Amino acid sequence: MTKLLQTWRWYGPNDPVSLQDVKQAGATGIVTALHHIPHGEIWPIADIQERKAIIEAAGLTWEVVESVPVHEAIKTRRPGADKYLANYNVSLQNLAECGIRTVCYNFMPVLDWTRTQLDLEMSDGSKALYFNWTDLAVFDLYILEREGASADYQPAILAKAKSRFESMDKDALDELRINVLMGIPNEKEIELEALRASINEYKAIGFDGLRDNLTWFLNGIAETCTQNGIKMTIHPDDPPYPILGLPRIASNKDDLLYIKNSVDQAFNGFCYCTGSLGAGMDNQLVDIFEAVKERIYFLHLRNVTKDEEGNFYEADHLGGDVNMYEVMKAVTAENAKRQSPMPFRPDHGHQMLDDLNKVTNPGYSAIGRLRGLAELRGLEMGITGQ
Ligand code: DNO
Repeated sequence: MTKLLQTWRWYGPNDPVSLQDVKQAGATGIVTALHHIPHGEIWPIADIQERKAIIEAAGLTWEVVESVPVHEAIKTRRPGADKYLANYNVSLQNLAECGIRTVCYNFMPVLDWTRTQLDLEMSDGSKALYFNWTDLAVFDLYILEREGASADYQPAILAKAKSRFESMDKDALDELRINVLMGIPNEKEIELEALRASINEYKAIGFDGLRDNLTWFLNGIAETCTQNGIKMTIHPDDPPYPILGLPRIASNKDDLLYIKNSVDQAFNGFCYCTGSLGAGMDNQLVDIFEAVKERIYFLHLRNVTKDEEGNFYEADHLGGDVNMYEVMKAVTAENAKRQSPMPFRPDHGHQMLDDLNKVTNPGYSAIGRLRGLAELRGLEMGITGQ
């Protein structure tokens, strides 16, 4: 039986976690992206080769691209989108030419993953990423001042948001703003004004319109992917709910099935992220895996603990609400049927031990992920005996 492929997200030469650290953690595959290339521009072969050479010189392999970002023009299908679609095709072709054929992307409007706090202290002193609806409402109502925002929250949350806002000073409000707008390390933070404009643009597009735009995008890359053996993996929405009035279309089993059926070809696959999907109150993780498993080409394994309001913090990989044992059983059974092993990475980790004294990328410090990877590979071995 083949083992899962152990990978690690590396942000490139500026990542405070080195490739040697990755080797010591025991991963063999690298997940990375060319973060220096602005969204929408072509990834030149020379840049891809250069990054690949750095990874290989360290004795590792570049297994997955996370992500080739989908430009907002494509997500909104505004005039000019065709050019970005053409560029995307060239980037994919260039990657395939360099032998890299698994690509992660998301179709979340404007913001990628969203948290309201990046350093929630756990009882053991480590720090975790946190999402809290009251804080999001404070951001939405009092910082972004989005029109009609109050209609999107429960009365209890609105009341709490009002009193929390009144207790916050300028620094606390600044920190909340920065956290919500942060998205991906190394990439530019979006401005409030731009966010307001985007929210209006997406209001006109809506849920169905965004679905149509994804279908248009997938059809537009289908030929390139099929001819070059590229597997696309859409990352689920994180959190898996509409936020700030923006539509979300990859949040639950129905969404994933819709995406699969909309362009029912092998290239059109999923990144199964247990943390993102696990934050959904009604999401049954094993059930979702079973529903689309033939199309899952990449795994993000991490855990979350939710409360009754739907707030959640990122838990230890084997702790939290996601039953990682059941997930791993399903994953290893599927992996046993594969020609080539499924890549997984320990997604996010607590900032802990020595990393507490360092500047790290939120969620991507070394030691917390090393712990996660060790636990997950042990779990796999416990299940499969290998
Ligand atoms: C967060 C990540 C996401 C993911 C993108 C994929 O840690 O899981 O940023 O990389 O959504 O496009």
